[in-house]
Amino acid sequence: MTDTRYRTGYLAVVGRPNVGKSTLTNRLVGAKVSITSRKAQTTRHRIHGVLTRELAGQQCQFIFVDTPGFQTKHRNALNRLMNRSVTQTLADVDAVLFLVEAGRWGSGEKDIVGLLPKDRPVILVVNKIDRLADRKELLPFLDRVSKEYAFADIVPVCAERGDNLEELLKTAAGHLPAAPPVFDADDITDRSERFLAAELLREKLFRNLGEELPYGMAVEIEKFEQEGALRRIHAAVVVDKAAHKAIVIGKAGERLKRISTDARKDMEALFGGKVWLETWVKVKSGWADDERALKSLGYE
Ligand SMILES: Nc1nc2c(ncn2[C@@H]2O[C@H](COP(=O)(O)OP(=O)(O)OP(=O)(O)O)[C@@H](O)[C@H]2O)c(=O)[nH]1
Ligand SMILES: [Mg+2]
Repeated sequence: MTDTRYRTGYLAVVGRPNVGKSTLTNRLVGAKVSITSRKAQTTRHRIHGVLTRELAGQQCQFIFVDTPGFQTKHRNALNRLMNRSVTQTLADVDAVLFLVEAGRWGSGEKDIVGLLPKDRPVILVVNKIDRLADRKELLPFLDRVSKEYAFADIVPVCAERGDNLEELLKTAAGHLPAAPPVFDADDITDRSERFLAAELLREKLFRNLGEELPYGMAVEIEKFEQEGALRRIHAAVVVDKAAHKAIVIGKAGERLKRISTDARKDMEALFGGKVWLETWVKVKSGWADDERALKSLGYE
């Protein structure tokens, strides 16, 4: 029998690379379950961010499915896997949050419209409204995009500051089916600490390195042990080319040290305990276009 006290649903968070999908997911969940950066294609895996709370007297469980940015630029095995993960997610969810940047509707958005499931509600989330030079630009933009698809709703937000997210949750709650919760009330993600540790380290690499490097980079957790409240983590940074190794390590190892310290602090905040983190760099040429190497790095 269905538990009518609860509404529970999966909501895909989709959009072009870099529109703020992971920032929004984290804001809604209230913790950093998905990494973010200024660079496109930060997210490579499908990640569930879970929020359980009461809204207008109704118990709700939102399961946000953060996805990699959908794109068609670089064609390799990793991108094919990432795009596939977006289309599979769209096939499985109860509703869709389609994120765009305020003032921007281009070929990337049109491509995604072609993927939207016609039989489920799609909420258009217009993000980064703080970036508009003039607030007066918002209404004409909302009017224009409303003609592009039969959106169930359109909600402008600023994910970074958390503006209008309560409104977005209220709108989304209206599309959750009556169903018992899937996760415990205090769960925030479906991902393991091991996975989250690798992601947090990857985020610091993305944020600390130049434009060319991050794409050909991955993180492998070689050991994850817990002794009481202490977690001991051994991580390898996998790079594509031998020349990249020196760049990651930096002069006298200072860059890798800074990256590791930043990652350790985030891990301690997320896990709520001390972390001892050891990192090193290894070279695996061509991993991003090698299906077997991708599998060993945890890509589905
Ligand atoms: N000004 C502004 N910046 C934002 C907002 N939301 C996100 N950002 C920034 O946009 C950049 C991309 O954010 P992400 O959350 O990583 O974007 P994403 O869509 O998950 O990107 P991919 O995973 O690469 O597809 C980051 O630098 C964020 O800080 C917003 O509301 N306003
Ligand atoms: Mg992302």
